[in-house]
Amino acid sequence: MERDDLRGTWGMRREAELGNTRAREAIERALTYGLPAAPSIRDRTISLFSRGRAPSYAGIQTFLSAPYLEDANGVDGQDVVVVGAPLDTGATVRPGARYGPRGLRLASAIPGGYNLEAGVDLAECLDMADIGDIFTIPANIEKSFDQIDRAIAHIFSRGVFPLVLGGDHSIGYPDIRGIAPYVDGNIGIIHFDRHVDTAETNLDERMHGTPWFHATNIPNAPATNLVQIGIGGWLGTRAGTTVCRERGTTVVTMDDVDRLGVDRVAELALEVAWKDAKAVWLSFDIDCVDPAFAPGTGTPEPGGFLPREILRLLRLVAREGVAGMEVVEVAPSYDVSEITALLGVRAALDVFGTLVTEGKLGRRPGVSDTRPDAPKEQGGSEAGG
Ligand SMILES: [Mn+2]
Repeated sequence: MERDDLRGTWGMRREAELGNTRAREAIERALTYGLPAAPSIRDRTISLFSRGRAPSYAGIQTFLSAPYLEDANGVDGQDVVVVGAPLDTGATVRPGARYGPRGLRLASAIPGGYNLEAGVDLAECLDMADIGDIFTIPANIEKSFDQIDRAIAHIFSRGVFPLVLGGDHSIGYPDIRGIAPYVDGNIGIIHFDRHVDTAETNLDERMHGTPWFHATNIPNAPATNLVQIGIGGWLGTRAGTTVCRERGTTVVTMDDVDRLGVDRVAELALEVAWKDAKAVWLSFDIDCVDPAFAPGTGTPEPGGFLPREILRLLRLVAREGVAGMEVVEVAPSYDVSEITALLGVRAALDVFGTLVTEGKLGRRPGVSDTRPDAPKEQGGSEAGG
């Protein structure tokens, strides 16, 4: 094999096109706010107080060290706003996903945002802010839904991609309820999970096994545009299966994935979700991944995806664009060495990488920064650092 055939060769070439405008802005900001470092420190880009992205073990953690949007009125023109929905009132067993946003943010400090395979540096290509968490009401799931619905609408109605950090899967319903009024047409839902989550109620309430029953009651979120991938095991409910059959949901089991392969499943998912739809929502339940790799979750089900399979599948289904994404059911207290939270972060990053590469979100590498206040690039040679 020629080295030119390697994806790595492509990635190395692409790296030269990424630019470093925002990295330089971040250093300037860190030095202004964080003050100059002690004289013994030779690297004068290091500040006295840690500000922004560096170092990864320090600082007050937002998602991927994005700026904290303390003033929620400031949702305006970003590519992505990250928002936590700390709710586990919908968990039927093993609560703890209310700490999901915290766990995901902590784990998100580890990756730097650059990926050779994707040829993307998210710090340069995406304008991202972290708006913090929605004020949920643990004693009342319906009031929590009202808060989540309104918060997601606040972000989405301003044309900004919401990345929602759950929270148990009950938040899927208010997430769709929040975006539905602002989509001029039907919404498709690509749902990764071991469980269908289509029952009308769990334990007499709208808990985490029920979001898609209620979401697909919304007129422009029809069940025929809902595709559920990775389903199987012994934790699902018969009530949910009945609803899937009656409403014409597309259910892809893990056995289907084994037989058809990841690439064919991605094609099928895109066909179903995008059929006469204007937008697609991506719902990622971490329990679709085998508990050997994602133990930190409420309802683990052996026999799920391998990390490499699910990451490829996420990249493939993101190619056509996604209007928003939720990462749900990460429960840090059952996690081991943060592996579940890391994988949840990775899922979002791989989707972002694809959206950027495909020109669906942010700034494509090689295209210059067109923001009016962007500093001029001083040649590409220093991008190799
Ligand atoms: Mn699940």
